[in-house]
Amino acid sequence: MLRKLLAILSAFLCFGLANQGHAEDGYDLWLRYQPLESGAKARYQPLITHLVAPNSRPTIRAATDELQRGFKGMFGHALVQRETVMGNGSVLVTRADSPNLKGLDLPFAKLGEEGYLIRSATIAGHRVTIIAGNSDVGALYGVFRFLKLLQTGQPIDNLDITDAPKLKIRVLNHWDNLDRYVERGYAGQSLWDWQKLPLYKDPRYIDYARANASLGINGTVLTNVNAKADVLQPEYIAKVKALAEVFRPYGIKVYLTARFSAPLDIGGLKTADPLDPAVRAWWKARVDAIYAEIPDFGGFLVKANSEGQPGPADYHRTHAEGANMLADALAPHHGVVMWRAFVYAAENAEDRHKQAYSEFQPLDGKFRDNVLVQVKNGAIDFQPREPFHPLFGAMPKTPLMMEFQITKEYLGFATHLAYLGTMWEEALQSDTFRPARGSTVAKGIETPVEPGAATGMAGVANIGSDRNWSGSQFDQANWYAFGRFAWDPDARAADIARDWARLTWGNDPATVDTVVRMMMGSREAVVDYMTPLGLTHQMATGHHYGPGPWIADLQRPEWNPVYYNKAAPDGIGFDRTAKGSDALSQYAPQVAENWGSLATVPDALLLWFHHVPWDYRMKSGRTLWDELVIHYDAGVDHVRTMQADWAGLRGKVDAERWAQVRDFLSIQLEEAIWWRDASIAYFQSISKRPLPEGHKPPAHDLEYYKAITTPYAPGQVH
Ligand code: BDP
Repeated sequence: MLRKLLAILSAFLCFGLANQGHAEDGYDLWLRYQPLESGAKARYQPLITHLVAPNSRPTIRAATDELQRGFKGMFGHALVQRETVMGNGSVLVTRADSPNLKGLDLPFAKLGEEGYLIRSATIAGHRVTIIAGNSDVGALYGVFRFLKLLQTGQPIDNLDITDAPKLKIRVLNHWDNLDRYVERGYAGQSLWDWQKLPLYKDPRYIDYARANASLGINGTVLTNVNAKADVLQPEYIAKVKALAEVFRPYGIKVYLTARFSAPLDIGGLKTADPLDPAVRAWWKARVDAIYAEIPDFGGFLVKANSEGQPGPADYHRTHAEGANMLADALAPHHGVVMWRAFVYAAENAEDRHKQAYSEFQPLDGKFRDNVLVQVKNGAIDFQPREPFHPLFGAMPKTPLMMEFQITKEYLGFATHLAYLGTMWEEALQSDTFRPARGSTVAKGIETPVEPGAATGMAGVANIGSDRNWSGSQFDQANWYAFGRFAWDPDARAADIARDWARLTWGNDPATVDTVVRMMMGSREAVVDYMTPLGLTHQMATGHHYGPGPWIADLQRPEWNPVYYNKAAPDGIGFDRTAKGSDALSQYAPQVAENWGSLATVPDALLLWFHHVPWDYRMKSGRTLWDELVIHYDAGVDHVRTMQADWAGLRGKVDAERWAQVRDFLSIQLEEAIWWRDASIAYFQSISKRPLPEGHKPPAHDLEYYKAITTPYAPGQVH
């Protein structure tokens, strides 16, 4: 009897608890549309009484569906919808050419193709809110902005907002294989369920499109840069077409990776030489066939002659000759080629930092108009910190697009909390001192080579089949931030973090401040416990999980961490001055001078450009060795601070997401300590210096850390 009573009581308690606050698992991302508090509702309601929109157009329908979803969530009910203005509180979602807007002098001229305005206005004596663009997609973007105003409690009675993207191509790169394995993916399988397409379209594809459209992302490359030609076969194009149809109303184009050897792999040709007429004809026919199915197909992303991928160099042709061949096939359909500059060659003894520049810079001006050269933010490989890539600013006649890595291959996978907004702002605001198209990296990519020329930004996606999309709650912020920077490369990481925090965790000011504080320091913490003071690529082999600063046995020199740290009895760091590899000469003279001198190089890049003695006096007055140890510890300490911050939010945010973040921070702390201890153990075996006072020795000896292997770490190249 007592047992029965207890069971009933505990069932009641569980039920009660589950209903305390909304159970959330992160699926809704930043589009949660939680019920508004009654004060906000009362303020907003008279200004939002019904909806006016031409719903027969698919993109406008997507926009009004979203508004209705938002209203239902925030106000508890949907709005009545009409085609003409009904009275005060009409919300118009429309295009510049709408008869409803006749006679209003609205600034459509400055909105471009995809921009929008949100304006409080009077039409036929009624107070209304206009959300409109020159295209339907502009209106859709405006709707997401309007919903954000409501979600974050902004006033909406006197709106006069205009906004337009600064880049044309804002695209995710999915490194997704056709078997649904995601290279460098830490969030489950690929979203693309190729086997069930085209007949079954997972409803999740729509939510993916909504999330992207809410940020203005207007393209998605569905397949891995380490490409398979099969995706170009008709049976796959039918599947790609199905995805394109889902995404189209949301303004999202699909792109594919093109394997350069496709004419050999699936075309039955004997060569893939880009100057061979049969090869050119094969690509042209293949491209025509794709456009016959998908008239707004975006084009190709290509990784060529890099890490084993085939390319034009196999036929002694240049990257420009390879890219132009594909560009010629795509041009009649207005498609583009995004040709990656991430190249380095096994046989090439040149500092890896220099190789992409050496190969691409001389090709400036040799690419067709519909080719963009896609350049990673740094010259090595998405490291926790890199100086900006020397190609930025150095190819004034070529559209260069930025490639960021959203998935955290080198920053602790999905389990470490690391907000990448600060890293991207740092890269984008770097001054190249090459003013041809604006001096900062951001201005360089924003400014078209000539009016109307292509511009763009790509982000290697962190999205997978996990319920929370990104593998962790906080990694959603990196998807969000990428979209915001692609829209405006001059945006600020702190503003973006604040917006994301409010949308994702609610508007309570103390909660928002805490979340933003955690985010803003988080990337620097990873730099500190993994690769402080300009060290780079100290990750273990292949999967890049955990520390491996001692690794020296890989076939190619530049795959070994020792190649990058150059730790030796005389000191540590990679000399890239004129006395060393002279990579600095690839930058503008002011940059080379600044980073080339020990007096002016920032501590954060010291060991990237200089080899310095262990006892070198830092600006702090401490020795380099002491400073290094202090940085490792600062990184670990920051994780502890984040844990304390997060503990303070218990009960202030929903329990399920809170608990997951708490547990992931525990993983992060354990791994940060592993990184710190293993790195110090190794470098101390060379520096032979004692640890500075108050800093604990590693928990184990070096052999212990060397013996750790993690062969099943996720995300490896398959
Ligand atoms: C490296 C990754 C590898 C990618 C490569 C690339 O380890 O998986 O294929 O970049 O960008 O960071 O092509």
